[in-house]
Amino acid sequence: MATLFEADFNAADEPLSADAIVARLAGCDVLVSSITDRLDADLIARLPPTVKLVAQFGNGFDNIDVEAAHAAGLTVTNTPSVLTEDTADMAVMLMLALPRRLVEGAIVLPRDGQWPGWSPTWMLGRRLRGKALGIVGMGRIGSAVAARARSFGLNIHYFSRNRRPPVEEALGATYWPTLDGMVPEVDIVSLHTPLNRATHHILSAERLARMKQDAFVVNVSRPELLDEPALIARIEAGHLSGAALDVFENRHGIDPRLLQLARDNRVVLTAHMASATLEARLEMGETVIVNIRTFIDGAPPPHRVLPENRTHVGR
Ligand code: 8YV
Repeated sequence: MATLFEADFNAADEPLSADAIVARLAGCDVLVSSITDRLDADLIARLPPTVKLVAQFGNGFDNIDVEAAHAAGLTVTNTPSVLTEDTADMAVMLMLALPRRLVEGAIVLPRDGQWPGWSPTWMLGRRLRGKALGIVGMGRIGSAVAARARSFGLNIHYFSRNRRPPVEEALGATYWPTLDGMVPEVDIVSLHTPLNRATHHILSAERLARMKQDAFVVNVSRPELLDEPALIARIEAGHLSGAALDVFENRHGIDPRLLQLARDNRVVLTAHMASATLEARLEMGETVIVNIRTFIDGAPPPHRVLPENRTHVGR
């Protein structure tokens, strides 16, 4: 970016305040944002008139009021595809980590120094093969998770806005027209849908209550897709076996009950790192540059985010 453009970077690697974003953008044409920059209608209204493009460094764009941006004449882009495989890897890693007690098994040795040694009942977990996985959102990432999960012997079920016959044919996946129908039938629910008004708390308290008692939840997408307090309450009460979460509500600090469940090995928590590979970050940066360059050259950038239904076009 520094080579191609006159670029001003936030080198502190910490989110800027709204005032700082507005001040730093004076005279700029493009804002490169990430998920930690909240670009709501108020902030969009305050952007200098020179700014014409918001090039999001990320797949998700729920931090941006896309309708307000478009109404203000801004183009919005994102970086899909390049983080699909890494994110899918993480989802499957979490899917394995919880029932196979990976975190517990990895820390028991350094913590105690000593261990009782192998015995037939030591560290018993639960087998993944043969279980039913319910994927919410069979888009790029959902499909990549499904393909991996099938090779681990999971039976694939899915609920999605669009039916995907190729996934059904290739993986023997079962499509559910309603999420209410799917949740009581599966052993794992994994969330792979973008966050928007329609998907906020899609895994609601009512739906969590419909899940099997020994089922668990995986979330590498956005915390607001599920009712976190309801999830915690159900695990605490033993009505749900657990959760493996790469994202959780942390605006006021992570819920201490969630941290306690993690200490009790009922929940696995990782630190929003599903796409955190060097390769993905570099390709995300390259995709941002392609979007900017194309826009500046006067053509529609390849990864525009459109306001209707908050869907995007591109690869
Ligand atoms: C990114 C993500 O790290 O791209 C996304 O939607 O959630 C993350 O994997 C983050 O968005 C970078 O802005």
